[in-house]
Amino acid sequence: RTIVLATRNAKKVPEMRAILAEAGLDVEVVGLDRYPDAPEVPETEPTFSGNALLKARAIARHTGLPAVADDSGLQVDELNGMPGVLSARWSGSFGDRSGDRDAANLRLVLDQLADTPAERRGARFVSAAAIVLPSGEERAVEGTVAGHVITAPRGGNGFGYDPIFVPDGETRTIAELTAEEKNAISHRGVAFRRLARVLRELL
Ligand code: ITT
Repeated sequence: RTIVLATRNAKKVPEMRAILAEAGLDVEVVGLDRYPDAPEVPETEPTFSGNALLKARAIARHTGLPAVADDSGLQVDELNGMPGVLSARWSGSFGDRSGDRDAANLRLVLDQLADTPAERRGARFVSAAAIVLPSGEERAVEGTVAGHVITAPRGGNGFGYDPIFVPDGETRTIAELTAEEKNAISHRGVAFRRLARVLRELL
């Protein structure tokens, strides 16, 4: 069977692919590059799972195939859980998926925490993973990874807020981990391993 990954974030695609492949699912995973006319979906829901379902529904409808989507972000304790579902557009750059967007977003979080001491810099990454079947059947699951925000970016791997986030039990930022190390502990790793179990039942 074929499933479509409903994301336009080129950095998420290999993560989602690798985690699903490792889960040993017998499926062919295709990206949205096969569907240049796929609709752009505004993320209007207040929750990660709500937005992941919006993206997966639109792509399942467009392609007639089972669609899998991720909605994710960083929740910072000191910012009352923000940027949260607003993580992709925290510095105001709508629709922009470049490294410039990521750099501006993480810079803003660092500036907002400039006066926050180490013991109050707790945060977590959250990923909601959704599957929508052409029949209309749908499920969403979540994964999180807890850690803290450091004061200056480190590392060149990964994407987004990875250079400023150190997971609990680590001294390195996620951007200093290999792709395999990241997938083993990340919010998306946890969520997509859960989703793989659901997919095994549904498909
Ligand atoms: P799609 O909606 O097309 O999947 P997107 O990049 O806009 O792509 P989201 O709306 O889910 O995805 O926004 C996720 C935001 O959270 C974005 O700012 C990411 O940089 C950040 N983020 C998500 N996962 C991350 C990770 O593993 N490491 C660092 N930052 C992450």
